[in-house]
Amino acid sequence: MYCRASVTGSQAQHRTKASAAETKATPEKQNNGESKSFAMGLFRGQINPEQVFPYPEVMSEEQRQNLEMLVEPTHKFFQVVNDAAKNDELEKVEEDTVQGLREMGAFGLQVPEELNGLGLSNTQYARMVEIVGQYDLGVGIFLGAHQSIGFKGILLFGTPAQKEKYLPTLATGEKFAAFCLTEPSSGSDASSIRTRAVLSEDGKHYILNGSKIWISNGGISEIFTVFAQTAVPTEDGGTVDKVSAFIVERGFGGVSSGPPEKKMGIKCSNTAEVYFEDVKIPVENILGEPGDGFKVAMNILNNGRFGMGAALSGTMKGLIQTAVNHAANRKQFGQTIDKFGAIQEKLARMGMMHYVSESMAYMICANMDAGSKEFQIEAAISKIYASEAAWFCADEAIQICGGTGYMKSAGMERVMRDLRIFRIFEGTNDILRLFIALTGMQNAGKQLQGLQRALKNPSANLGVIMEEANKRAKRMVGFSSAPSLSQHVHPDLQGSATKTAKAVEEFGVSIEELLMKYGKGVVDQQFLLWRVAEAAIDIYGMVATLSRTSRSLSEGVASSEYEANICNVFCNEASERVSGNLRSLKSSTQRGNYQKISSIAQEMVKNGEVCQKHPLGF
Ligand code: MYA
Repeated sequence: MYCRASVTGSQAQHRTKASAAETKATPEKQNNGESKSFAMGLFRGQINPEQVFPYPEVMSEEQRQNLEMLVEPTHKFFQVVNDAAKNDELEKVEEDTVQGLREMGAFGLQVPEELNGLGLSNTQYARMVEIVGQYDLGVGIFLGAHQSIGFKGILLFGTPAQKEKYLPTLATGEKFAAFCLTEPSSGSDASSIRTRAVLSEDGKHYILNGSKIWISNGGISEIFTVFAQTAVPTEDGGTVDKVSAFIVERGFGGVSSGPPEKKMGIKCSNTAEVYFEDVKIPVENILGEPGDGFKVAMNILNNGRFGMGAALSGTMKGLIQTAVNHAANRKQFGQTIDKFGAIQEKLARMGMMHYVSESMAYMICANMDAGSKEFQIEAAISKIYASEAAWFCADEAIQICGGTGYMKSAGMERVMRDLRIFRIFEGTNDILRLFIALTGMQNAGKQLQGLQRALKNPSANLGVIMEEANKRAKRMVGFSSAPSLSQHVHPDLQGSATKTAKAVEEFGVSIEELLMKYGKGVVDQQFLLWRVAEAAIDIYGMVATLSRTSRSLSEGVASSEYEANICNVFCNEASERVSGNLRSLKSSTQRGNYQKISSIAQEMVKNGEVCQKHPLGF
């Protein structure tokens, strides 16, 4: 039975907060050493409910009140002071607007108050960037490149001295920061960077040489988080090249930057090349330990990705407002076009995707605030889903508005240009799909190895073996061994809960089959990995919506029926997609198709273009 069905709104709220506090107190891993991340469990066909049910709420009353005080003035600022169209036209943010942002504290949202920041939690930060994303993604990248990645490393990994030295002037926006990872020959393959830092003979400095490209805020920053190869001592007395992270000041000398890049969108944000020529970095400016730079970079990126989900939820909200307003007022064939099914489907799909994106983003930041350290798969899912959903919304909003939507004055072509980069940067959606599938499978693989080890000593591991044997025996005779979701989900959503539980079970079985079949070779099966990631994204979306809608239904919020409709439609459709993707992993027809697809692409590459003869013969 659904345990919260009968509690009143305030009781439910109380309980949710209590369980959030419990979450905070418990360590990241369960007693048996297994991860508590929902996504990690998913790859073993398990439902780890702790981070997803009930929908997490971690803000204290004081945090909520503080946030509420910030929301209205931020909307006002973006409606009255900031001019997104002008920023786009000028390809910069004017100084009085920048000054306004400084006065609002927008450059140091998560910096502790004692270091001049606003000291916001991840959830509070998400709400603020959601507003920025609603009005101006270019300004969002200016602010985000500064604090979500530019100085995030100092916040996460800095020593107290590094924090005290750098954060106060960064938080006020007196100085700007940038994150320098990408190089001409190193984009998605981030660990292949060539920029190098060599320790000086006296051991007091690193000498940095190299260049970075497409650096957001690269031309306007004073402080850079730079990743470079360094020689790290090995146990046998030799050295090995490993990436280290450094805090670099433009003032060190030898740092220069190129002109602002001409871009498709987010034009008011600065993007430039940054060059380092014999830059003397004091050894105390290393961030983390020597050789830990790759993990520092990945953690900064993981940590910032939920912000994209939140910002893009805001963008979708803005687009949906425009589309709904047009559809409700535009008359054709004697009635407003919102009465037509074709338009209704577009609007509803935009609304559903927005709901899923928003539910994921706020679930992740709440987990982060509750102390979770393992959210990298969920954050990647949220970034992929939100960036594709926002693109869909921009396209459909323009379609609904027709010719009006295509005009520059409608403002949507700018949003569309701004949005395009979100599927490319902070990890392309393609590389993140592989990351999701491989990280999850690596974890599941370790678990399988654990089971194999247990089988070698059955008497000592009887419990584990019996549980596993039971599950498998049930499956063999056609019974579901699906983990149940019913106790976590509102009664009105039980149908969707059953579909989700079944999807989780089928997913776990498919992953095990893939691991058995391909072993480590699965890393080369990108056609399959893509479909695994697609299924994982859909399942996380189902769980996030089920959880949030259950909360709304139990609290009796006014929109609960609307939300339940969204949840049920999304779960119905997503479960079909999951089944399709998982079926395709085993289908011989699909395998044949993948071979043919690979051959088509290779033929095209060999030919330098499409290969067929023109229908007219010339
Ligand atoms: S900044 C540039 C962004 N660049 C990237 O994102 C690079 C993408 N590439 C990668 O992420 C990695 O190279 C990949 C792995 C994933 C391909 N978390 O052998 P490996 C561990 C934790 O798999 P590789 C930009 O765009 C892994 O477990 N750990 O590595 C600016 C392993 O550990 P171990 C991770 O094959 C945009 C080890 O590392 C992760 O070389 C401006 C090696 O792994 C991970 N993610 O590559 C945005 N990945 O050794 C502005 C790997 O222990 C911000 N590992 O087994 C705006 C934000 C919000 C805006 C607000 C707006 C309003």
